[in-house]
Amino acid sequence: MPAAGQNLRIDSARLWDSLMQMAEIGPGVAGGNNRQTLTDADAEGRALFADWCRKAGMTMGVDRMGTMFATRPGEDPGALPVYVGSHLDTQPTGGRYDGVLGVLGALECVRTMNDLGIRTRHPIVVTNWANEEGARFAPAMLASGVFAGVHSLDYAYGRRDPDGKTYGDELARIGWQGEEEVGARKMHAYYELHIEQGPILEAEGADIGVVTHCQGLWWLEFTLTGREAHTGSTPMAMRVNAGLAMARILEMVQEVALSEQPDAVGGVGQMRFAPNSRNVLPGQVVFTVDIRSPDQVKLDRMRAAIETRAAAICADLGVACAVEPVGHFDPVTFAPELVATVRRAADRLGLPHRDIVSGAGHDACWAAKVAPATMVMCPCVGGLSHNEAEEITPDWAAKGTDVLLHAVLETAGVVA
Ligand code: HGY
Ligand code: MN
Ligand code: MN
Repeated sequence: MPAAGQNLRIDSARLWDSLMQMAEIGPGVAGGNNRQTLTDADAEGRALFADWCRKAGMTMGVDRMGTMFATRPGEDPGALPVYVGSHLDTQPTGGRYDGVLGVLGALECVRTMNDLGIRTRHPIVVTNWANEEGARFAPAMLASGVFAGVHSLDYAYGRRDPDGKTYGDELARIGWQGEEEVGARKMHAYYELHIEQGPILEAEGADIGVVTHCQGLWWLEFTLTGREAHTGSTPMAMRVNAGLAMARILEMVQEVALSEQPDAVGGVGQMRFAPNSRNVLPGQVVFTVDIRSPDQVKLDRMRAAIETRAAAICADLGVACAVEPVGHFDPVTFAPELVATVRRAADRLGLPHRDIVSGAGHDACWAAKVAPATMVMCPCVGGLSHNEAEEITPDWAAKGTDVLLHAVLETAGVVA
């Protein structure tokens, strides 16, 4: 006897078709996407998403950070909405599914409700958070951070990209600066479907990740100041070598992260040399150290060790060292009642699942500060993400979205 609602499934072909259509906007150079936040490609993706939401009978609201909220009405006008979403912006060499599956999976849930004439007590709001990636404008999850009261709107508007353009100017330029006060909306609950971006689910043959927690993060921006000098004629003993200091700090970060195993990571993805000329020793090196752990004590211990040892490395080389945190959130515990709802949905659908801690940060981490929130994860091939070769299967996408649909309907309350 199938469990009640076991046959309630989304339209897998329609979901996959929407994912592929969105993937055509802001193409990368190797089959993925470069649809960075507040670029013309982002604007094009936003317009396509808005058109799909309109065709699904939803009304669109946009807040002053450019986050998009598409509402499907509920039967109880006084009931707070269930928000379901993720992000459409990508890394410069991003995949086609990171964030996008969560937004278009949420849209597919609404499309399925429309097909079946399902009415819910609580409204449903499909959400596209602006600037989740933080690749162009640090920090990551900037718009959801303003929504949760972690960042001020002025701080966010003043964030600059590597070309010096501000978030506020770029948002106005692409025409997506909404009127709504950021954070004025109140949520009954928040769900986010996301690819795992790690290898665990695929390796264990689990179709669904029941996300109980998300690890915490620090982004520490180091500015090292040495002395520009000729790489050929400057004797080794006379060098004030900021590049060498950076190299020793990167090695030390690796060592500190490995010393805190398991459940600790550390590395550097972005650095800038100035003047960045092959025969000039760098006068300045700027780079961001990204450290993470689900364990608050480990996370803070890594930060302290890295900052202390970096200062000693620089002092030894006569290099000036400045550190500025440019991103941070503590480890997150998602709402147990929503986590249990996701687990029940996976069981009802007969899908193999396992509890998991999210390695990557998500807008759900900030949503959890203002409402009960949780996530649903599906596997990705080889655990690869933030790489244009990121891949999932239509089957994984559909199963993750089926679980999302069941969980959202349980929380929103089916009226008919
Ligand atoms: O950095 C992160 O974890 C996310 O991809 N923004
Ligand atoms: Mn993401
Ligand atoms: Mn990402």
